[in-house]
Parts: sequence; C-alpha cells; structure tokens
Amino acid sequence: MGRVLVVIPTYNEADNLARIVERVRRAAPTVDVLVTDDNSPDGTGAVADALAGTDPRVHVLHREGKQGLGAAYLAAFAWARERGYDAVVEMDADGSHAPEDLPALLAAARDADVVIGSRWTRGARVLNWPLRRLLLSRCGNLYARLALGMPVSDATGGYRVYRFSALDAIDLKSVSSQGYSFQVELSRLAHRAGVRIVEVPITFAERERGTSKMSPLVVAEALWRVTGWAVADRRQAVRRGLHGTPTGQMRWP
Ligand SMILES: Nc1nc2c(ncn2[C@@H]2O[C@H](COP(=O)(O)OP(=O)(O)OP(=O)(O)O)[C@@H](O)[C@H]2O)c(=O)[nH]1
Ligand SMILES: [Mg+2]
Repeated sequence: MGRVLVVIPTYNEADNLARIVERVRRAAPTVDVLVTDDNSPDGTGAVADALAGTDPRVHVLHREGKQGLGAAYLAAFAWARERGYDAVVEMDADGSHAPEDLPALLAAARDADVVIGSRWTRGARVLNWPLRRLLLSRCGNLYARLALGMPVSDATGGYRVYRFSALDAIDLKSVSSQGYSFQVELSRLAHRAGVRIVEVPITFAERERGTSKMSPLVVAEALWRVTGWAVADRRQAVRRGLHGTPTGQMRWP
C-alpha cells in the first residue's frame, strides 16, 4: 500500500516513547515513524531526537507548545504530504494502542480509505479501563452515532489509518477541533465525503505510565461540537427539503 507514516503525538510521554517506538518498529519494520511533540516539559522531545538519531526511519516534528491533538495531527499530515507518503497512521504514545495490531489495520487499508481500530466492535478488547472511562466512551460513541448518523462503532477512537485518498477528499482546512473531538470530526468528514471506512477490532489497554491529558474541557469540547454538527446537518437537510427534494424522500442524517 505504498509508504506509510505512523504519527505519534506526544505531550509528556518521556517514560513511554522509546518503548512504543520500538514496538512499532518491530511490529511493522517497513513503516516510518513521526513523533509530533508539543515542546513537552518532561523532555519527551529530547527522547524523540535520541531515537531519531539512531534510526533513520524515526523522525521528529517539534512544535512550540501544547496546541492540542487536532493541531498536532494536522501538522503531521502536512509533513507527510510534503514527503509523498501514501498513508498515515494515528497512534497514541501511551501504549493504549498496541503496535502489534498495526499489521491488521494496514491489511484492512488495502481495501479501504480509512481504517478505524475499534474498541467497540466484535472481537475487540478493552483492558483495565475504569468504569468511568468505559461509560464515557460508550455514551460518547452512542451520542456521536445517533447525532451524526454515522455507521461507525468507535468514532472517538484514535488508532486509525488514513490513506491520502481519504485526506484529499476531506477539506482539512475546515477542521475546527482542538482536542479529541478531532477524531469524531474526521470520522464525520470522511463519512460525508463517501470514502470507504472499515473498522477493525483492537485490544485497547489503559496507560501504565504517565498522565492522561483527558479533561472535562476536552469532553465539553466534544459534546458541544457534536451537537453543533448535528444541528447543522439537520438544518442542511431541511433546506434541501425546501429547495426541491420531495419531503417523502428527505433523508435525515
Ligand atoms: N502533540 C500533542 N500530543 C498530545 C496533546 N494532547 C495529548 N497528546 C498525546 O495524544 C495521545 C493521547 O493522549 P492521552 O492523554 O493518552 O489521552 P487519552 O488516551 O484520551 O486518555 P487516557 O486514556 O486517560 O490516556 C498521547 O500520546 C498524548 O501524549 C497535545 O496537545 N499535543
Ligand atoms: Mg491514552
């Protein structure tokens, strides 16, 4: 499937990074890695530089400060596009996304434009997550699916493959999310663009080291953005209904 770049966004992941990069390199030796670090105060950027210094397949994108996951991924996608990659993979640095699942995701990408590593599809496993996080993810996904009419079980998941065929079909300049709603926003835009989306079950594990960057603010952003998109979709459907589409054929998103 051409050249693949695994993008690992980092903020204070110094204790996790070397381990995850090593696992990626072992699980998929022909892919490249781009660590996208937001000037982590714990020295993650220096760890990344040291890894890149010993392995020509590992690269680092240093950014000035913490600007959120969405901004980090958009910068990494632009970096990959400039260098002619055919696909990018999103993967967390904290070990929640097992690099050992990567070959299955890449295999699925042979027949898809977007592959979502799903925690909520048959065959998936979620290990050591507290009930609070399980409920948040299940409810968040249920709300996103119903509000946005997307046939996706894990729209909030952050372990994905995007072929550039998919990213080219999406207007990335229109992306407004800063935090984790970025994943939902890209799911929505990919679905609306009509690209082929496939879900693959993954084994997701709670992070063992370092601290989560999940916060009430991040949850609030996702909630109001999903609600805003749902309202916009319905308004658009109504407008389409008023301007010619017979009401009987009107399809609600
Ligand atoms: N570059 C960059 N990376 C970030 C930022 N926020 C989070 N990350 C990284 O994005 C990945 C996911 O963040 P986590 O804190 O693990 O969030 P999460 O997986 O939703 O939450 P937990 O399950 O509690 O770990 C990790 O690799 C983080 O280091 C950011 O603002 N900039
Ligand atoms: Mg995590």
